[in-house]
Amino acid sequence: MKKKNTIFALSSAYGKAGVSVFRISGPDALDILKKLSKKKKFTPNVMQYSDIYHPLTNELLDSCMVVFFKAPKSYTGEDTVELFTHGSIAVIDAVYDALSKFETARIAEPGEFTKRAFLNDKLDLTQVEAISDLIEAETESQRKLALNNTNGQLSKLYNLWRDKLVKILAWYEASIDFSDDEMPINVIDQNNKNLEDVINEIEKHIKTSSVAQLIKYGLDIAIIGKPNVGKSSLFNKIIGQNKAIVSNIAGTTRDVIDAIIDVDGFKINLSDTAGLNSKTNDKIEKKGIKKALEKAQKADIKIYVIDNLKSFDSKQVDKDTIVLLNKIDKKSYKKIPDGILPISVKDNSNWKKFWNLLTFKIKEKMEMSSDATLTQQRYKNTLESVLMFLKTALTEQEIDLKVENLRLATDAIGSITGRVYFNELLDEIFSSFCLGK
Ligand SMILES: Nc1nc2c(ncn2[C@@H]2O[C@H](COP(=O)(O)OP(=O)(O)O)[C@@H](O)[C@H]2O)c(=O)[nH]1
Ligand SMILES: [Mg+2]
Repeated sequence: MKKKNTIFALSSAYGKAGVSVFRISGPDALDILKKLSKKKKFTPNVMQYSDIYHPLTNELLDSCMVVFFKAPKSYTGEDTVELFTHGSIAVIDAVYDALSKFETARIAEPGEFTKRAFLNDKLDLTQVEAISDLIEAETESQRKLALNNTNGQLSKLYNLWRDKLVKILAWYEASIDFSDDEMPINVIDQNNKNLEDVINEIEKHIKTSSVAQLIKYGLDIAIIGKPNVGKSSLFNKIIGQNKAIVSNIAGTTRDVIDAIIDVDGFKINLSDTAGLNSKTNDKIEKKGIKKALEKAQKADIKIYVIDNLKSFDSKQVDKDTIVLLNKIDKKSYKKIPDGILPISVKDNSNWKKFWNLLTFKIKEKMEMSSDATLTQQRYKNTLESVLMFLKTALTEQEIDLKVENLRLATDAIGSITGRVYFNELLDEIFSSFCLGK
């Protein structure tokens, strides 16, 4: 039996659409295209119109656009063909059936095109993972974050550190083989200093991961306050839907209600909570209050709502809290202390001011540095062990142990970009991809 080394898959979503895209990659891609189209010659990188036929029945499948990319100038680094067919379920099924009739071809596994790109040195692992993030991105900030890393910014940084460590390692190794008077003066001091610099840079870089986590998983905002102040009304107004029940009966909201929203391109997890009613004897309400307090504690930003100044509790306020004095349509105030924004959810008073304040606080938290940002938990875990090895190498007096720890650190950094890699790690990364990528 022939080896099925050429892979194919639908690269666009399955269903009705303007166009559907098939990708075929591997040594027989061009041959398959020739057989499908009954044409003999294809100029690489030039898209052309062509009918395609079923290889066994000769039946016309579709009239489409086709393009051939010659290895290594393709996404996978192999010969690749792309077919742009009409976006119809019947056409997709027919083309799948036709492709499956070629002896040397098989359906690609999820992520297999990208895996081949990696194995052919077209991409390193940080770029692969950034592409996966880009496909998953739903907000503008997630798109920017992922795109920053698809061009290899992160790998450049990690490779730079790796190269520095290899140099430091080389000097330490040299000092084992040579006597002190053969070595340039101060070389060990300089080496230690260089090592300290790398440690500082890695520590600084790890700090950028918290912003990346917020962008990827969303910023948590909790609305808190006493019962009946208008928390659920505010929640509904922000999300633009009547998701939380609004009523003048205290204790209506008992559980935490969540919604995911996009504010100025940032993903926000907004929570409405049960009113903080210290007097209640209701068991379920008490549970809800406990949950509300937990939510508030974990939230990145809190919106604390009151409906009169007397009940204001400064213990609820920290630098990440917005305090709203609601229902000013009902009651007027002579003087309102600084830091409390009067609004009316009902008649929109000061809504714009509140929105500006909220978006300002969100942007403050999400501020991205222009440097490469640490986006994956895998990188963070690895860099933390790299730091441990480097710190041991720095403080260790025994030169052999210094060298050993530096080697471990160098290998660990290499595993981030895939310079040193393990099969399980690769399988894990590529299996999260969708089919056709
Ligand atoms: N007059 C006035 N009533 C409001 C305003 N916001 C909410 N309410 C009313 O206050 C009551 C309690 O609102 P709700 O959102 O359920 O408060 P929660 O218990 O804090 O969630 C309801 O009857 C709302 O219609 C407002 O800005 N002005
Ligand atoms: Mg409520």
